[in-house]
Amino acid sequence: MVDLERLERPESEVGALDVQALRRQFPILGERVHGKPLSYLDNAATTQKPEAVIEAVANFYRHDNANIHRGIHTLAERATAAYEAVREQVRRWIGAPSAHEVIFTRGTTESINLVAHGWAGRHLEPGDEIVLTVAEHHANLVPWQVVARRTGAVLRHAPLTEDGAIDEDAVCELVRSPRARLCAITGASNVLGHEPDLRRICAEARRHGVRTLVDGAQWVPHAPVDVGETGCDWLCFSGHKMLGPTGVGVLWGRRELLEQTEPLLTGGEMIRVVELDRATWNDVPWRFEAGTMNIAQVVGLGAAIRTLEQIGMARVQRHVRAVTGYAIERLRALGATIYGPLDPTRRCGLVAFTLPEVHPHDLAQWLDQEGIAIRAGHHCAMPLHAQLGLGSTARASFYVYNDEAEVDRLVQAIEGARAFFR
Ligand code: C6P
Repeated sequence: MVDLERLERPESEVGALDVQALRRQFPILGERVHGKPLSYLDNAATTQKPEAVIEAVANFYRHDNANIHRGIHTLAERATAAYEAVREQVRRWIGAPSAHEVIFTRGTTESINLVAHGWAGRHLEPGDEIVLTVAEHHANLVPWQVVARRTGAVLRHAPLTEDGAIDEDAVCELVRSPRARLCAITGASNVLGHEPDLRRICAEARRHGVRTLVDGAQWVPHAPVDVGETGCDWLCFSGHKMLGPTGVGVLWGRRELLEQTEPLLTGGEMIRVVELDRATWNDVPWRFEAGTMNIAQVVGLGAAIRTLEQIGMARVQRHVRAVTGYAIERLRALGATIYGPLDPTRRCGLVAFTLPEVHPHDLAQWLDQEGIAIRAGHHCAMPLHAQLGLGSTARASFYVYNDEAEVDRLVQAIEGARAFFR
């Protein structure tokens, strides 16, 4: 098992992370790709999993596996207790007032859809305005397009600033509109990396009676998060981008809003009483967790949160920002165009860039041959790429187990690609 206490260096270096010690806890990082050591720089797509998470999932199946909330036997009780304990863990981790406000979903996409269809689809009226930004991931665009079509609501998109950040002034201006009802905004763009000032935006929205949803897919894994301090009404995030398993995510929402929300899925376990022609719903949050959930994955998410807590989210943020800042510096020196604000303290751990000589897809393929995994494409943000006048970008994204040496390796490999494609 990981002794995470030992990952921290002595007093003189308080706050620094022993990346090499941490890396040993991620078995996949020892893999070789095309005969080269793996540098995994595609963490914004999904992160790798430490032994603690892999073991938590495997041990659940080895020792505790049963369906939850149903059985009276010992395994069923153990499985239910393990699953519900993670709900409380999530509550504490995001500073939510009650575990009843924490809903397990498949991920950010499902969490946003639950609010869009279950709440907004029932509460918005023709002419009401939904405030978004041009930088949103498709997961925070398409559900609102569908809801707008269904309700007659209107979409309003805040633009970018000159320096390629989300225009926070414009978001605040849009939420001041008398018809604005809901603002759904990313906590960190998966292309620009920009972390907009959520406190300011949520406070402004609240002053004008506008509800706020934060797409936390790229934000929650990178920052200490407290929903009370942020002031949002809903927070959505995915376990797989923060060391946890795929297939599990979270929707946090204020209790009174969840009480007004219709479930997306109906069926077993989400009901109180079922007759042949009608049914009543279970309490929040269980009314939103129909059927057999991803129980082992929820348990794995608990292990991921434990790992991040042991490292400390302030340390995660500091480390990832340092590596990201270094990457921005080195890529700029190389002549790459970087998208989003250049100041690493305004961003999460990713850098989208283009090079004059090499197409992003060619670059990603070249780097793969060198054992370096990055992502190339529109990153599920087609409207943002259209705004930038691009079809695709290359994106390197970092997490706790990456370091500056991997950035050096990336830069060196890019130099090789440029020489080849020039
Ligand atoms: N972005 C990326 O490579 P899911 O797939 O539901 O876990 O997360 C969706 C999602 C929502 N919002 C943002 C800001 C995101 O970045 C993502 C996922 C991945 O950028 C896969 S497209």
